[in-house]
Order: sequence, then C-alpha cells, then structure tokens
Amino acid sequence: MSSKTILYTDSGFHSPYAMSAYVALTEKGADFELVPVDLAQGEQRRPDYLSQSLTGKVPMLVHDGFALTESSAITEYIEDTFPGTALYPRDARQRARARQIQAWLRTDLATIRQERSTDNLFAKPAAPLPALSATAREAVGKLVAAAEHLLPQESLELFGAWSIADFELALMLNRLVAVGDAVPPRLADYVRHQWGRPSVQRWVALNQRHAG
Ligand SMILES: N[C@@H](CCC(=O)N[C@@H](CS)C(=O)NCC(=O)O)C(=O)O
Repeated sequence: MSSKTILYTDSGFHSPYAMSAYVALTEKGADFELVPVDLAQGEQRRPDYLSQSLTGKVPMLVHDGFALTESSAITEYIEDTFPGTALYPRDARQRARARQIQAWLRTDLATIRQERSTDNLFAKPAAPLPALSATAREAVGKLVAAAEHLLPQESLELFGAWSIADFELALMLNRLVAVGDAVPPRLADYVRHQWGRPSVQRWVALNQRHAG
C-alpha cells in the first residue's frame, strides 16, 4: 500500500520544532510533501488547519490521514512507523534519557529561546546582540552543566550513535555558539558536528532558499 506523508512547517523555516520533525523524516529517508504555513498571515488559525491540528501550531504531520501535532510526539510516531535510521536509542534507559532531554528543552530555558532566537542560526544578526540577562546566564549555566554531564568525553554523540536528542541539544547550544557566546570548546565542537549533519543542512538550505 502506498502511503502519503505531509509535513506542515513554518514558511520561513525558522521553527526549531518543525525542524526537528523535518530532520526526523529526512533521517528515515521518507518520501514526504512539505507544506509551508504562513504564520504571519495566521494560516495556522484557519478552520481547516485548526480542525486537523487541534493546536493551531506547526509542525503538523499528516500520515495516511492521521494528523498529529507536538514535535516530540511526531518524532516518536515517526520512529514507530517508518523504517530507516533510528531516531532514539534502543536501550530503555537511554531512550528515556533522550525523551527527558526533548521534554526539558521544550519546557525550560525560555530566556535562552527569547534572547537568542533561532533566526541567528541561519543568518548573522544585523547588529551585535545585547549581552545575556542574568536570568538567561543562569539558564545557560544549567544548559552547559547538563550538556557536559550528558555528553561522554571524546564523543560527538550522546548515546554512542546519533539520536534526535543530539540534534535538539545541539540546536539549543547553537543559539549561543552561533552568536559567539562562550561555551566550553568540546560543546562547541559537538554543535558544529551535529549542525553539519546532512538532514540538518537540508533544512538550512530550505531556510536560505526562502531568505533568497
Ligand atoms: N510544543 C510545540 C510548539 C510548537 C510551536 O510553538 N510552534 C510555533 C512555531 S515555532 C507556532 O506554530 N506558532 C504559531 C502560533 O502560535 O500561532 C511543539 O513542540 O511542536
């Protein structure tokens, strides 16, 4: 049976959540259609999108008529239903750790997200960014300490093989690295390695093409 897969993303290709779902499908070698949603025009609030997505957010995956939002639910669903590169470790504890990282990155560290936008991952800021606030510096301290603890010495992967948690942790750290905020050199190496992954670079290319 042939299956139809559609991924709805933001039309500017800046959303870290849409990017995670895109990286997941690309890692699986899935054949999928990409549908950009113009968030500035409020397309996510149109009745047809809202009724399918329930949340009015991107990303949304539609797989053979099954619509799903919330990016970590999407990456888990993709892992469960598509063959190809594993997105999560097989070991139960490592898998739980990967899910922990995904959940944490979505629910904490808000000041880093606010003061170090994903825009800077794709284009140099027009003017130097203001220094991080005290609250953001505290969040950076927590992020760096956790990453140092989680990433084994001499390794460029959290669990001995790539996982979607590597992409997501590296993206959060790259909010700092990309604009020259200080992070320990081995974490900066980790970020550069992860950012060079072909699935990640495919999304970067979409962003650049859109920025024109
Ligand atoms: N928790 C959601 C967050 C998704 C999200 O916040 N998407 C933003 C783009 S980055 C969005 O759709 N914003 C449009 C809106 O809120 O109207 C996920 O992980 O998918």
